[in-house]
Amino acid sequence: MDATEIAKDINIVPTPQDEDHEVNWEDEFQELMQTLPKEKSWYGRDLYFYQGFWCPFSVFKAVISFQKHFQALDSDIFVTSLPKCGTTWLKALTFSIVNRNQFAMEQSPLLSLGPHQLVRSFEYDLYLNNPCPDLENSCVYQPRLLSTHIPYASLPPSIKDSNSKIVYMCRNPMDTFVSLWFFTDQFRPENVKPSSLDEAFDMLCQQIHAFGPFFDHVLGYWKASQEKPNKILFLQYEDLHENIISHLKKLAMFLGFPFSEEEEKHGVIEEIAKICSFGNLKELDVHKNGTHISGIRPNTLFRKGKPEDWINYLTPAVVERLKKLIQHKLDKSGLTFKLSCKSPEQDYA
Ligand code: PAP
Repeated sequence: MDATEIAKDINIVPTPQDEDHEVNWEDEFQELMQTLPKEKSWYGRDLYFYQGFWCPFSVFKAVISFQKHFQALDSDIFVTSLPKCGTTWLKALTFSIVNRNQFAMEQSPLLSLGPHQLVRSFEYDLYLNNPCPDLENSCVYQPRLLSTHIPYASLPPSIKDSNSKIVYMCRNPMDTFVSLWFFTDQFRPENVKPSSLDEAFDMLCQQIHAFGPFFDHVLGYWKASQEKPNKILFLQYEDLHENIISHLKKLAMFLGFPFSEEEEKHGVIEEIAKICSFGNLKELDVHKNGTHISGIRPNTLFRKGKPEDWINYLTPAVVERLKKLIQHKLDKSGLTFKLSCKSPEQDYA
């Protein structure tokens, strides 16, 4: 595939004045790709091993443009995660906390636009078709809320060096992988046969999946959050399920938008929990009937929305293998995953 075809494939069309620059950039990109290890995901898409992570070909250029050109502001807030760890939920919660005084809850833009259009992704959205997007006009609400799946080590330096905040959401690998397996089927080209869960798990255990290796990603953000607790907040999907109210308070405090006593008394935290719940977001028109968000059918973002679903899909042999891998990878890190979950005190779904 030549540079023009690559550009076409990822929808980058150079403007005439940029043509020389684009040709050089295409050459550089082409050269870079040839030096990198390459694998196919279990759903038939190319992954390139770039800076220690498996970058999907579809967003590879966008990742590089983001790394090259993005300049963080001190007021920025970044929602970070591996795919299928609860990004949609965290985007909704973050937007609702930060913007709660801008509009009445029932008129929140969250209800018409959904979390992904309010907290836009660098690689799947802003930089996908444009190496230098107009961020001033793309981020309507202030402070800017933005998101990425790329690992901590590969974030642009200005994100790490500024006073911006990073919130990271992780989820136990068993539920993440089950969720990912169901989700990725929509991207499988027709000529690629569906993989079995066992085949997919084999690749996952080898840690070949988008933005993986899983444990490197999680531990990268975990360690950074231990070193810089005022900069990076590390959250776990299962903990939010068990007690959404205490985690909303923690998140609001971390972001610099703490709830006042008055707000607590008037049930503002419960209102946010409810508006951002799986049941509420799933039923929004933008998700039920919307077309595509960053190439994704919006209704596929909401499957079950529960912890511990892995029990219904994984064989004892796969569970055993993953448990050993978890034990080995998290050894001495101080991080643990919840593979089972207490029922929430109050269910806002
Ligand atoms: P993304 O990486 O494509 O943005 P992400 O939102 O991180 O996906 O993860 C999707 C998972 O979060 C789905 O899990 P499941 O397959 O096990 O069901 C989805 O159902 C779940 N999810 C989405 N919104 C919510 C929510 N408001 N509360 C709880 N879980 C949610």
